[in-house]
Amino acid sequence: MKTAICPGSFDPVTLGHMDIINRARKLFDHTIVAVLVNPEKHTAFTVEERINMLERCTRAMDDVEVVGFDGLIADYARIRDAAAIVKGLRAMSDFEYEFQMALFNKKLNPELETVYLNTTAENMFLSSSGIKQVACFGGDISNFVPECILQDIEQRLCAGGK
Ligand code: COD
Repeated sequence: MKTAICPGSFDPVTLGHMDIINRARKLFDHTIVAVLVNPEKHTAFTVEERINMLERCTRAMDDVEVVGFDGLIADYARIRDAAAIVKGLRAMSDFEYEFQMALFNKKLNPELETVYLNTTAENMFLSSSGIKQVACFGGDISNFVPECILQDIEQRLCAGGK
């Protein structure tokens, strides 16, 4: 069985993330969505909230597991016997960062491959931080995040809720 890991902060999960998760599922038997637990990084949602939102978004997907992870992804991949990390690429700026990460990860775990999936034209501008900003100023984010978590985000981030 080939396992992939889709790691990220997912603060919150976006339609761009969901597209990458869905496409990873077509390539691998089992997909682990690994949510970074980093107490030093300020996030709008706690790790429990981010995991909960992802679990709701992937509820119908039997081949997807959502976990929190702490530490190096290369170590976690070894523990889970994962063949690859799957990541999304939006632009050259993503590539420079991801390229360095992939080289670190290859040194740390030579068995582990990094697979990049290009974003789609509809999703290429989407980022969790951009969406949080739109939501904070009361803008409509319904085209950017899965419907099942729209209310959670609006209630948390829209001034006074909606
Ligand atoms: N379209 C396509 N892909 C997208 C989109 C979009 N619109 N938005 C985001 N993505 C992709 C990103 O490129 C990324 O691959 C993934 O989705 C997750 O994105 P984010 O923003 O939620 O998560 P990041 O980038 O903050 O996550 C960083 C990691 C947690 C993956 C990274 O920090 C990590 O692996 N940390 C563990 C420590 C480690 O092992 N470091 C490596 C050695 S230095």
